[in-house]
Amino acid sequence: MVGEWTPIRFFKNIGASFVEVSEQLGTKDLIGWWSSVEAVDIDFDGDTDYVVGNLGLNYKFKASAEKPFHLYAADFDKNRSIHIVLAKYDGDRQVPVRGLECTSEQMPFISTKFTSYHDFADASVEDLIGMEIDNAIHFKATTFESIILKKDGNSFSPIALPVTCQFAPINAIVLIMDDKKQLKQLLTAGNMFGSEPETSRADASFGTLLNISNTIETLLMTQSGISLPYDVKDIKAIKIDDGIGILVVSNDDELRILTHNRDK
Ligand SMILES: [Ca+2]
Ligand SMILES: [Ca+2]
Ligand SMILES: [Ca+2]
Repeated sequence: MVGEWTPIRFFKNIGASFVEVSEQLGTKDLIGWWSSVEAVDIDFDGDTDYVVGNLGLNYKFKASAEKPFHLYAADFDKNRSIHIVLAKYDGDRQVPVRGLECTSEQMPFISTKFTSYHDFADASVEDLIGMEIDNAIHFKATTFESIILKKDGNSFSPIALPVTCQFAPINAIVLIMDDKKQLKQLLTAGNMFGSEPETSRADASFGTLLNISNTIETLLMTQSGISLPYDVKDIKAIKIDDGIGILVVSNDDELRILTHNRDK
């Protein structure tokens, strides 16, 4: 199971219920804005690996295990409306991501607390929301990289997907199999056109087609014929006559069907 602000979570079926086994499998600390997952034996060694789509490495927000990206939410001014504060690192200090103008529009008390842009620029998150930080709802992300989760023995280790797959969030992962049902190609696509006003939308992905054999080869758009610069939310492989096609759904857009050329 994957989601926003969550680890990649594994649950084991024990009769009538499930128990979480993410810690044993090594994925408890892989916390991201995950948006898609597909099971596949990517290295052809007989066990199941996973391809997992995340926010990507091309967004305004960055995250690492050492310097996670944080979110705090609480009613900081006690007027019965919840506010969100996003935080990143400046050295070892957590500082607000959003500027004085956006922040004080959402939380008017900020404009009386900080009377100049200079004061606000020097403020840490604790300066901003004070002791309330301890009681706030707190989420963090430790990675925005889209990955292959490779099974090694009894646990999983993350391996980065190629750089073209990191250009935008991956919302769709499609496995393209050959006649013997063996993996031949992998298609990833996504983007995220919705964002807060001062953040530009994630629209750098045209979709990426990868050839999977002993190595992972990224195809150029001119080789793959894939051009999906849309707000792609999901893709399914479908049957067209006796060939393979893909059905692409995107926000504010028409349904699209592409056919796969088997000979290439
Ligand atoms: Ca495998
Ligand atoms: Ca409030
Ligand atoms: Ca393996």
